[in-house]
Amino acid sequence: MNSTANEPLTDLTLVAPAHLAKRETELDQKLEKVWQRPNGIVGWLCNTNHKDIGIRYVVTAFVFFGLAGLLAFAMRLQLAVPDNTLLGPDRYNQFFTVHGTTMMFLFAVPVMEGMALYFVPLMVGTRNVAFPRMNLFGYYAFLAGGLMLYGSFALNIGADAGWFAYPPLSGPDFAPGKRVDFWSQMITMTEISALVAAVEIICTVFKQRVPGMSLNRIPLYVWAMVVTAFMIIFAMPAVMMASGLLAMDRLTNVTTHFFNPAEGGDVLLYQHLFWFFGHPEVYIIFIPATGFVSNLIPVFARRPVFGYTPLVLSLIATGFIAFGLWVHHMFATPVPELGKSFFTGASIMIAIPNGVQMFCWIATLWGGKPQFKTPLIWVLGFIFIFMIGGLTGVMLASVPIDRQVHDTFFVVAHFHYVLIGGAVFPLFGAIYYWFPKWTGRFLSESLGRWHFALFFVGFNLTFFPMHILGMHGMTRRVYTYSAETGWGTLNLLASSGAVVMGVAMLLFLANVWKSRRTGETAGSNPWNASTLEWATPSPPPSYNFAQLRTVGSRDPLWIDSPETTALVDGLSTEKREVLTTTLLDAHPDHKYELAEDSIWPFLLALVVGLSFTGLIFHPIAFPLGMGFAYLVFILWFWRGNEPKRASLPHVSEGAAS
Ligand code: HEM
Ligand SMILES: [Cu+2]
Repeated sequence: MNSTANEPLTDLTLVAPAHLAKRETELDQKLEKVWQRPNGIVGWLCNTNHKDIGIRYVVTAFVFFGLAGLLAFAMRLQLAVPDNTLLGPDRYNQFFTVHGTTMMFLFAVPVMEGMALYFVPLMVGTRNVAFPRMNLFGYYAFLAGGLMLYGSFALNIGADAGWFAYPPLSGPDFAPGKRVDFWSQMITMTEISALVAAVEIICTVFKQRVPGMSLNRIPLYVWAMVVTAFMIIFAMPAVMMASGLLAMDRLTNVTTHFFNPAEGGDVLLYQHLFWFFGHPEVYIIFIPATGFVSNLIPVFARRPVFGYTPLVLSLIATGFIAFGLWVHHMFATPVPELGKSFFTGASIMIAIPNGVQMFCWIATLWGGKPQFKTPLIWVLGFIFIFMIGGLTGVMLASVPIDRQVHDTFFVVAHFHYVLIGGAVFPLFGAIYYWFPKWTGRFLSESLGRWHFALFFVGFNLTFFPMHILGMHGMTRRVYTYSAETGWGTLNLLASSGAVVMGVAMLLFLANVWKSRRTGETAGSNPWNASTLEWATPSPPPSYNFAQLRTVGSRDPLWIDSPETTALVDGLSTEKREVLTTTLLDAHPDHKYELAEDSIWPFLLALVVGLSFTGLIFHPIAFPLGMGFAYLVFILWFWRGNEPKRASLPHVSEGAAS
């Protein structure tokens, strides 16, 4: 970030590919030297390669998914039979809170960011994200947030006020101790990380696309991530406000009264702030997933997508409308009735752009020759399950129905249908699809089908009965129920479904473990797909593309002729230089040198994480932390600690040819 040498474009040219073919290996060697990943443990901490950071996000998020899944399993064991005492009420409160918080803040959002940080730069044809050091900082901020949540949980001071921590329940009067403080600080850390990822995605897409990739040619997955990133920028500050103000109300020596009506505060203010984030959050998870779907369906239908423009417009429309629905989470509060009906209208309206997307996907499949490989099967599972979640969503948008089933298992069923159906199914499709790019090997198709079948059956067994239980009045967040209610059978069914899902996940782990080493090898473009990430070897080298190219269509690897596609020549092979292009038409604009790998992002995240944790115990941690952070910033931006390029080994011209 600190080297902003913007060079003029005098020596940048677009040349015909034939002139360059024989220079490939020499070029590869030079680029490998400049972009190579640093070695050792310290090197690991300093590595700013977007692919490594992306993979770290994905792997870390899956570790959290596993932990939250174990908590869910324990809750299902507790609820399997009436009057059970396996988890007492206090444990159960911590379990559902940590489960929900993990799934939303440490799994669903970061896993989508990680996928994007890996694939967006490849798909727009550049070498790294716009601000590589900040990107690394974002990962460590996320990790720090996760450690806060699980550190406190391990010490039996885990968060226990639900994933949205409403005051007054979460306030100083009703939640003494440090539990909610850890929750609110971890929210801030993970949202810092989400904001970092959003800025990376927007800047990389808007300024680093290859020449010719005008805005109406960028892949639909990239569009989805741009819309998501803008939503993050508007939504995350709201929840940081909510959790920050809550922390200030709670902390000894601070004790503000933002949410304390006795002192002029307002508890509903918290709910507004939280859900102004919370509803868009659902779309921050779902829109990346629709991006996977829009990208996968054309590949497996063997034709360009039907309705590119309506698909993009409905993504943007969803992004806007999603900010006008938040009050549907507050239908049980005294918001004026007329106001509520406005939010009912908006909630039903959002089905329109979602419907447009569904029709475009179906039309693409209809007009193509679908190949039912594992990735497509997951996508079809998504369409089925998300449809059910969408329908119960329309039901809940009606105020009288919502009043009846508010805080029951009907709601738990609904949001697992949309979150697991809308995000986890497409995510698995995307993992089966891109695994060959990550590793150079396919995941096993037959294990993949078993994984799908068991997960699909287990999912419906677990969550479908919850609709019925909710209608019968079983409330969420209550650790047990008595035998007279007659809810035992359906609960046992739901819990046995969780066992089936667990087995499916073990199969998936086995598949990843086995296929990494022994899976069928895949070439650079094994699915014969059309987007630029498939123009690199599998796995891609540290610099992504030996030669940046230009594009002349939306599906460059299908439509552009390799003989006539111009390549970009003139980017430095001595320093980490990328090409920036204009916002709308992606004309070459200038060359831009990216920052080197560095330890300061790690140290900054350490200082910020410690300062936020310390603040839970004493306010002095804040000025101390900011002081140290200031120091780290000075060092971060110090030119002197840039490695000297001249001292690197130099390959003389022509050495390799
Ligand atoms: C994989 C299988 C899963 C199972 C078996 C499961 C099960 C459960 C159970 C039993 C509850 C608590 C119900 C209650 O007493 O209120 C719950 C709550 C919740 N789950 Fe899941 N879940 C799963 C996956 C997920 C995923 C993937 C997400 C999000 C992406 C998620 C998000 C949530 C949220 C936000 C809550 C609400 C927590 C709260 O009430 O504060 N769950 N889940
Ligand atoms: Cu909502």
